[in-house]
Amino acid sequence: MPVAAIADYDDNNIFARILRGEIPNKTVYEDQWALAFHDINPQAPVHVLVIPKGRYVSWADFSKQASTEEVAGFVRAVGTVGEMLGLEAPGYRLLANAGLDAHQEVPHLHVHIFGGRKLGPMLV
Ligand code: DGP
Repeated sequence: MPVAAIADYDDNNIFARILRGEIPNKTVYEDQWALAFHDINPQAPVHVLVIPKGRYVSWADFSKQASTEEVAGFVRAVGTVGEMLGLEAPGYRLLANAGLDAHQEVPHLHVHIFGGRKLGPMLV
């Protein structure tokens, strides 16, 4: 087991604090596996973050340590939120910044959902 990755998780990161209810958030959806809430600094008319409830920094952590049920629950939550927000028909974009080169600012795994307008071409 990659225990080091678990030890690296910072329990005081912003999303951990949101999960513990220490920082308010505008919740869109919540179930046993995931929480979805509006981004504090929206980059599109709809900009929602979906985070797993478990302690994961990276996709490597998540893919190795999360149970199959947990992975499925998180993926299902992302799909549910896109649909709930009415984005299924017009379309939306999922984005996950992973690590330093991608400017992952919050060290708790998260997926951005962007929508509510016609989006530009994907930037890298
Ligand atoms: P990333 O660069 O992928 O790690 O994006 C982190 C996002 O988290 C960024 O779009 C801003 C958002 N964010 C940071 N702090 C807070 C917060 O306290 N509340 C909410 N709702 N969003 C936050």
